[in-house]
Amino acid sequence: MPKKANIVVFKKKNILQEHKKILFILVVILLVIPVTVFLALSRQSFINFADAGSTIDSIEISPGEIVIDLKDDPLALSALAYDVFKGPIYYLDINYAWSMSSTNTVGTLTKTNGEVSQFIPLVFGCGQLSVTASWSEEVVTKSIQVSVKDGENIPNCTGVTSPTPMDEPAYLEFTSVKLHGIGFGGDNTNASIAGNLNPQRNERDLIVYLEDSSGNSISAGVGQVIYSSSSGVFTGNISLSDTVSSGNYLLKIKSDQYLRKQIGGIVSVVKGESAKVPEFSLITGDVDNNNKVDINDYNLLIDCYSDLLPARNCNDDNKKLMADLSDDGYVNADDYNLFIRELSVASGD
Ligand SMILES: [Ca+2]
Ligand SMILES: [Ca+2]
Repeated sequence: MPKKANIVVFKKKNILQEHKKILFILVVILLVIPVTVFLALSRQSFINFADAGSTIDSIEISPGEIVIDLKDDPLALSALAYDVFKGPIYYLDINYAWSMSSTNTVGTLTKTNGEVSQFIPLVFGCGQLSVTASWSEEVVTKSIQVSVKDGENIPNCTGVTSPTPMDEPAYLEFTSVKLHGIGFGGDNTNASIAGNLNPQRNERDLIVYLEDSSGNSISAGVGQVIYSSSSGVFTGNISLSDTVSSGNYLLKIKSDQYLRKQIGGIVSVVKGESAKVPEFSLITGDVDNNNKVDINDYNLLIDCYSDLLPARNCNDDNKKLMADLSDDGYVNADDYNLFIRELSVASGD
């Protein structure tokens, strides 16, 4: 009989051990699920966030202003980039570059890379210290004022204007600008039709407009593109104004006689670097240059039209130049026909 009882106890133990295993597995599952879900969600939001293209919103430099005596020890500095939600960006490998304004030598930095540096005062006066935070193609710069005093002598740095950023301006690389009616620029009815292969003006001014994410449009630069008789298109590099900040923009181009055109896609402008502009073509016929092709342009063209008879009203050389859409020195059936072909698009972007 005792033998039987023993067997029962042994079985009970076995069941308990089984239950312990199940309980342990349940506890592990309960712990793992929320952690996995949290990681998956945070990774997803991070990816969406990074894809949005505006990771670095601002930089803070500590201290926010430097007031130091020539006799003082080096001053510890730190920089930190913040995202659009005003949260510090610890989760990315941000590159921090430190620099002093090149127009003065009030001090020097012990390090020019990394989150921390030290400022060593050298000369009495005012200066500017900048930190540029960059990640991927994003670049954000912040500057703070530096005052180096000498005992009782305190420099008056109030109103010292921020120097312009030290970076070289960005420039746009135009690899193929097709002007309708010129070379192989095509026209509105046929993108590959040949126009005047020997234009009189081999250089054309392009006005560059950039529009930021808030819809602010700025005239960002003017420059020339040059005609290539072999390719029949215009090419060239145009520097942007040094007031243009690094960032992503919509790009619009205007040239005399041509309607303004918005170029497809986003152009990423980085100080000191070039941005390649994809091939585009411009529509001609804007004789009065008001970014529309309409009856007024037609009337100006007809004023200067001259085939067998002299032009009816074209004593102004500039008027004739603008009416000569094919750029061959004459305003005649070539220009008239080109104008009619272009009419399907009446106003520029
Ligand atoms: Ca017009
Ligand atoms: Ca002509």
